[in-house]
Amino acid sequence: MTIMESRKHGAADGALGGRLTRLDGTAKIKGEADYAVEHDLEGLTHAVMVQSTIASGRINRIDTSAAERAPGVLLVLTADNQMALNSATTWMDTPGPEGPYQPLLREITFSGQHVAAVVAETFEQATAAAALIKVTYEEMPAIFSLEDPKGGEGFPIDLMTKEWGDAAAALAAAPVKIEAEYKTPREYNVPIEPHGLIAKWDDDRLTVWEPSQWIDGMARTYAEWFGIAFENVRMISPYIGGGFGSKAFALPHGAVGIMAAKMLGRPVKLVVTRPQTFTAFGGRPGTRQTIALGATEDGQLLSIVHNSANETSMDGMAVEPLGVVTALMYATPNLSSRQNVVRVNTVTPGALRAPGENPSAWGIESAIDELAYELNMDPLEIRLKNYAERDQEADKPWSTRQLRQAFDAGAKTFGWAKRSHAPRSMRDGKHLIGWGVGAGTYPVRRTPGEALVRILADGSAEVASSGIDMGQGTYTILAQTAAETLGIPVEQIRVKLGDSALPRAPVAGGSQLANLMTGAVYKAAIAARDELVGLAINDPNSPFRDLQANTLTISQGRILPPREGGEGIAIAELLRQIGRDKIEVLRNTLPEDKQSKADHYRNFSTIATMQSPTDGDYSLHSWCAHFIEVRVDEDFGTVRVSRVVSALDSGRLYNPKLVESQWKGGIIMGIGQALLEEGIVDHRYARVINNNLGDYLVPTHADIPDIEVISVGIPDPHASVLGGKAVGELAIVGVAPAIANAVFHATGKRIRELPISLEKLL
Ligand code: MCN
Ligand code: MOS
Repeated sequence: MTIMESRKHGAADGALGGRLTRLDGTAKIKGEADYAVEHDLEGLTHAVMVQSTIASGRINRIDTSAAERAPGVLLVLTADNQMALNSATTWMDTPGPEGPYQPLLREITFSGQHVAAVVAETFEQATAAAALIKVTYEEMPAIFSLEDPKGGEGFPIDLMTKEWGDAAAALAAAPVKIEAEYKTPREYNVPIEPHGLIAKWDDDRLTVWEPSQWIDGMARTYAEWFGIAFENVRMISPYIGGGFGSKAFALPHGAVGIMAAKMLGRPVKLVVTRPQTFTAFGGRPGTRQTIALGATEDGQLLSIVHNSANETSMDGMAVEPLGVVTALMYATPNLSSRQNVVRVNTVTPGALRAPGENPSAWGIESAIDELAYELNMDPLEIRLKNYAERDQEADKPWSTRQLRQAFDAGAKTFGWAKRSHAPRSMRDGKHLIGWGVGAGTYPVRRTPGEALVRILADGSAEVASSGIDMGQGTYTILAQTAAETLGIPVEQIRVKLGDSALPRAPVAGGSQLANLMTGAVYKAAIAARDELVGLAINDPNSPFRDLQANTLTISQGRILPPREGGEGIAIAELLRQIGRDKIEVLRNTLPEDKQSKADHYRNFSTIATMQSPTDGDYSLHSWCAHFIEVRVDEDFGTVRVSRVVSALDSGRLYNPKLVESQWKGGIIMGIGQALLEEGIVDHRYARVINNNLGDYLVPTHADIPDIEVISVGIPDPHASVLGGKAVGELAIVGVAPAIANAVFHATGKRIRELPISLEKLL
């Protein structure tokens, strides 16, 4: 896929650090972008999923006869006639469960579990026939959510335990303490493009068009499920309508769609409906955390005791790391953080923008605010007083931590100094006004990833990688990196992404892709450029054959001699004169000493190959501080966010326009989480009932005020090849507690359970 050029760009815009507009933007807006399920293939059939209506039990009988007789129906799949697939390696690179993999089961462990699929000539026929399937169940009692006492305390996840000093004793002895419980409900990714795929078999070769955050990982799972070589799977995903963590892994409906295509010998399109997306994969699990803080009378932290739990499914394991921010944000001589996981009847929860960091910050950033009020201290002052100068858990220095600068810049721009401390002390007519602060952090993750750079005969260049762009800006920043490094105008760079036939890339998850792929492109481009200069100097047919090495420069697509030595020649002209049709270089993003590990996993850079942020001499993280104003209508309990100023440290920014957009997107999701988002579970049926965008509310433009974002980062050479840190998930961290803290300041009511809906304020 080639990018449509969106407009003419200034040279500075095209360089690294320039504000180049998204290269994929125009095609998306004009409807020219080819989304996965929009392909119209010869003989395409349509599949529709049927989901369980009970949350726990067994299918006694599934009557498909009426559906099979319905017009246009080609195949009805159930647990009884599905293909037996192989169990696939997990994303941590460990073997999958014993026995075959079956996407359709007779045993039911959550409401909305896939139980059947109907394939027909048209989507309408498949939908009509799906309604004719009759399932009779033997129902068992279900555990509806983390709120269900039947779920109990769950079981501990020892890997999550963090412990130093003697937190319990220090808390008991502390002169000032607070303790409270903080909760978050189930939350959902709800990308506007729902999940779906088109699968097509040609003998034992499989082509899948599917939106994906991780082409190689999903292609690998499909290869294993269907017992074919990885090379025989082609995953194509050039455009993705958002993912937010939900499109990284192969899902049961994908297995069903591919299986149906195999069994029918025809291509199959399967798209889950919006309500079905609420159980076809999991969003953020429900969480609860108890935090106790002990401090001196002048606000120095002495102890943090943190006990948390998240829900997981009956047969899957999802751990939402709730202690990650708790242990990083503030200096404390004593800390204990433990986490349990509780089994409930739900689909296995998944990843939603900043899994772990987001709810973790909700806890600690609310608790520190409570402590500030207990001490009658300014909430910003207490944060600065307990500033963590190093990573205490890893016992390593931060590579860079511009959090103090973020607090300073944010407070100054927001006007924090004008805040009056007491709750309910600021008012505008019938609106109570509240100002709150909340901080956040996100780690820098590193996984092997490759990019290919190709300088072509016409002097233009191509960048290729199976990495993806779901809107975050990969196409654009990779074009900028290649343009600047090669000395070729950005208009002459084509970036190809989202195709498993291209060099391997890791998951666009964990906010790592930008740093990894710009690193790989930079290395490949430097090497390609060196090769070009080498040829220019050494080739007997080159006009520069008599020159010394390293005296040539490349700019605007021309190779220039030293000083005022003339106009130089165009790259295309040089390649023609020396008889080369291209220069091609492949590079991996990891440093050379990590390459053997990378080679081992080259084909599938799994999450097991991801380096932790403390793997090395430093602790690598991005940081942020949000200053938020709310207006609360006293009569109705409605909360509006009226002003946001956030200052963030993501290191060096490759494209500030796109970074600002990413940060604002994260903040907007944080506002949704604080005020609107809640999967409401009907306790009787253990079912999420608000499973559409009319009932599961996400923010609209009218909910969002002007958001001001300020970059306080400095290039961080330890974090990545080009000095950037994490961007994509950072800004959603810390927003919800900043809003809850502002609501407390406005109203005097401390809301400890999200979302902050109006009934909680009345
Ligand atoms: N960037 C930059 N300079 C840096 C780092 C990043 O200019 N130093 C910019 C680039 O435009 C880059 C973007 O920020 O494309 C995000 O970079 P990064 O933080 O590395 O995140 P990833 O590319 O790995 O993207 C994944 C991340 C995650 S994990 C979620 S969840 C999320 C997010 O991105 N989902 C998104 N942002 C999203 N944005 C959109 N539009 N849609 C989603 O589904
Ligand atoms: Mo993002 S939740 O790590 O895909």
